[in-house]
Amino acid sequence: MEKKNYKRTLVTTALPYANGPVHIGHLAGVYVPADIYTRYLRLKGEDVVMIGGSDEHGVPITIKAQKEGVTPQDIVDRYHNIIKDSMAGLGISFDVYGRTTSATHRVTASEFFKKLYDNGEFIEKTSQQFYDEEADQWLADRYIMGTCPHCGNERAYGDQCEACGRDLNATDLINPHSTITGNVPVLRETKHWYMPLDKWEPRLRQWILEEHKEWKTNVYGQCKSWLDGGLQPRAVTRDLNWGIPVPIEGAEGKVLYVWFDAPIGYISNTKDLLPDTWEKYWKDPETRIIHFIGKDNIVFHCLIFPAMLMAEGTYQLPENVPANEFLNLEGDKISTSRNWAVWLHEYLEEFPGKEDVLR
Ligand code: B3M
Ligand code: ZN
Repeated sequence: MEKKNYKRTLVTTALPYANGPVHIGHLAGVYVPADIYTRYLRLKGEDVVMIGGSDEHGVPITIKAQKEGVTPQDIVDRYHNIIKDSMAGLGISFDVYGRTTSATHRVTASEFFKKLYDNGEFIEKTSQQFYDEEADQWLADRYIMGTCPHCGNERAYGDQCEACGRDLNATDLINPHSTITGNVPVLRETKHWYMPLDKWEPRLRQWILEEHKEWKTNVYGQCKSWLDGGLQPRAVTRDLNWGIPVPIEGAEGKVLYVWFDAPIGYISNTKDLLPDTWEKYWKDPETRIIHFIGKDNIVFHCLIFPAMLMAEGTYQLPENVPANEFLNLEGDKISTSRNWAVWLHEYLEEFPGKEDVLR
């Protein structure tokens, strides 16, 4: 149902957190569908690039490092290589597989933030945020869990409920507790920078609800219900010591929220692949941009990243955001923490030459 005659296609694939290997759920939901689509366009002789990479910042990484008593850098070095090699082993035909700890990405994400800051696109706000006194640490994102105010899921994170998919502000949680000590956190004052998503709501409504009625019903329906519920300003910085430093004065010790920097990783990795021509893949209206993702990433790719792109002003929005539901294994949800998965790197070792059987 596309309206345009596109000259080229940019395919992005969700950047897996480099805190563990990838499993068949990742493959079924994102990488195999994106690979099929990209290979199809290549066969037709079209201009297409497929962008991938590891997501190496954020609390998922620091939690894993703390559990193992190693540094976050050790964790991302280990899993970036495992993921990259196993994807190549299966034949997922990325044109680039980068990482968000790259120098290109640090500069690209910093400059993106700085431009929005300089243009007055952020709200600067001092507020009360959760702190674990025993661990002596701020409780951003997955460091805090509680009950989702929207759907009642008791295991919602500080930034998102994975049951209903909604983005959350940590202070929205009911019965919040620290995932480090289990303690009930205290509130302390801290300053952060917020994207006023409410400001972009009318444009997001028009773009998705009016101009993209052809999107998959799961994607369209979720966006519609969130937009109908009203969008709130959302902090895009965090009190953490792992991430891209907030590139302005008065923000010492703070880093960019991982969901601010990670989607910019698609841009950084395109720059590394095509240093001279990357811009036409992102800024020319004749490029078709498609984000392949899992269902838990819909809010970030359909509302938050597009709002960032609208605020920046020079980028194109995606033509489609195909998000898949999760794959079950023997009727049970695939789970990294319960080790209930078929891991790609193990499959490749055990069944050499049988890559296409898995696909
Ligand atoms: N790393 C979440 C995930 O692995 C996140 C995706 C980022 S895409 C820019 O599901
Ligand atoms: Zn929920």
